[in-house]
Amino acid sequence: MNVAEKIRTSQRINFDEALSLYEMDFFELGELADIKRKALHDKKTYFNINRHINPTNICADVCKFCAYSANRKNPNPYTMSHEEIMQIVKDAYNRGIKEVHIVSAHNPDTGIEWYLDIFSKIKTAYPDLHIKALTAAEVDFLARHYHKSYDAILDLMIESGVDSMPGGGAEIFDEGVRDYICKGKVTSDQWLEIHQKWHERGKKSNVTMLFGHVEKREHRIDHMLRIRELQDKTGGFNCFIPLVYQTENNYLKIQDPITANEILKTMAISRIVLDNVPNIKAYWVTSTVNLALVAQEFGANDLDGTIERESINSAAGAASANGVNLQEFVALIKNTGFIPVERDSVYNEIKEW
Ligand code: V47
Repeated sequence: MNVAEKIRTSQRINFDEALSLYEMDFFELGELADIKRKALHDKKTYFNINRHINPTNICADVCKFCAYSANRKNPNPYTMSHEEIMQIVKDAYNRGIKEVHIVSAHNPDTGIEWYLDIFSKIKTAYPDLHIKALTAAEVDFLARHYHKSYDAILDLMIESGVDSMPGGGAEIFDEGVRDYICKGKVTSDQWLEIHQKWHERGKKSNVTMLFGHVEKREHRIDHMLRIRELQDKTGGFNCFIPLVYQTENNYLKIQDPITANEILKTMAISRIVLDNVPNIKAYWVTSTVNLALVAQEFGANDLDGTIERESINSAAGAASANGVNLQEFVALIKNTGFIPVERDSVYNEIKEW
């Protein structure tokens, strides 16, 4: 049986078969991914109304791809006070956001309370606001810096009001590539261990993959298969988010940016390989809104949200600094023939727009 037949008859594919999909006819691959998308979500495209906050850019780690942290290429360090963060949350809440997504750099000078107490303050003031916060890279940094176990940090997060974990910091799990692009940060095994422990607490999280830099196709497939393996054990991942590498203001010298064709193939392959992860997000911030709309035909069923403000990817060249207008966003999804469905942070449907 060839790989297309295996996919059409819902059989799981292995590493070599997944890799071979990059050589398949582009439109046949898109059709196969669309079959999987339709079976799960039909023509629905999910989004949420959220606000990203990145409270500090001072970082103890050095990732070559990062343009956000304060360094020689971005000599502009900042750390927000809790009062500033609360003002941002208040304004955004009054505009109707349902989720706040808080991730930072690894600031060694603030004290652990600065990282955690803000969640209790937000939860006390806005009990119905979903807090998605702290990547596994931040959890690992806090554990190392403040001599605590992962279990202790995760329990403190829950006590402080964190509802779910974002998927950041996964980058590429292959150890060789990881050493080259972000040596010293959370390892792949540690990243997966932290999410496993989070899932074992009955909590949900997302998982990203940073691609389009020095990694090869086989590293992407390896990354997806490590996710699939953990998801078989825990079922805790809501969503897979392939992040397209942004090329500006950082220390990775990439001459040939990845093509739209390769991005769409990777999205489609992820929809097929990750047969146990319910949602694939085309994160418009890194793919552009236009390509994210096309990705709806290549397996993606989620376009993230309105975001309002974003500092990590926009520092590296993405056009996301000021988010996207809700009415325009909804109109674009409709114009492409899909049904815009607002969801909450754990994928309960709120409203069809
Ligand atoms: O982990 C850093 C990435 C991530 C660059 O869970 C870059 O719902 C592209 O994880 N080019 C943070 N990417 C963002 C993130 C995220 C975003 C949206 C939704 C969710 C979710 C998670 O941004 C980092 C890193 O992999 N990143 N620099 C760059 N030059």
